[in-house]
Amino acid sequence: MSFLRLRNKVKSVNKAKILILGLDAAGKTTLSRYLRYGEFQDNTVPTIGQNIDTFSVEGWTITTIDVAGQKNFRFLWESHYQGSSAIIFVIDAADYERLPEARDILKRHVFDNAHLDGVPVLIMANKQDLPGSIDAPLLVQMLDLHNQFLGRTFSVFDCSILYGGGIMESFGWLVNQLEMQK
Ligand SMILES: Nc1nc2c(ncn2[C@@H]2O[C@H](COP(=O)(O)OP(=O)(O)OP(=O)(O)O)[C@@H](O)[C@H]2O)c(=O)[nH]1
Ligand SMILES: [Mg+2]
Repeated sequence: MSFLRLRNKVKSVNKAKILILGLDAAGKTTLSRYLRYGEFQDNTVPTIGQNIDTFSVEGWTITTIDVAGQKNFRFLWESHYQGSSAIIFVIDAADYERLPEARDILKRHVFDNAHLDGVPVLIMANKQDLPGSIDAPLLVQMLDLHNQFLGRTFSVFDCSILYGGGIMESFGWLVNQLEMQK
């Protein structure tokens, strides 16, 4: 079943606000558009500010806030933490050089963030279609996630928004987490 069909399958009764974070060029806006239109769209430009969107999936009306990832705009993330039901952290898994930066930002803005205590974190290891991309198990190791983020609820999924791979699985996990929080 396509993501688009899954989205419309059940009438929505629950609401959740989900914040999409990550470094610039990780693929946040591409994800946000995929969720909205059910397909990859190759016309994103670097976000200035944020894009807010709403869609339904498995009985949930989800509002996504896709914020600008560029360093100079990250201060904007601050105003969205409160009231978030989940975080999606998108990583460009093919950009080996920026992995340490992604790890530091994930730690500082998400796992060490008191506003997000107990909030589940979906980490998307995006751009798996590119050669040399790092897969989820290796990413967990390289970012030392299990030790760094002991006690926090998170999961890492391989995905390629370009091909739509891994998005259903990621959202299956996320919706499950939302259900458990009800
Ligand atoms: N090959 C490949 N490219 C992707 C994928 N997902 C996104 N991209 C590309 O990555 C580039 C950056 O994507 P954006 O979605 O604009 O990145 P962003 O995280 O929103 O960046 P900021 O708005 O600056 O924070 C675009 O050229 C996308 O087409 C993917 O799965 N595979
Ligand atoms: Mg963007």
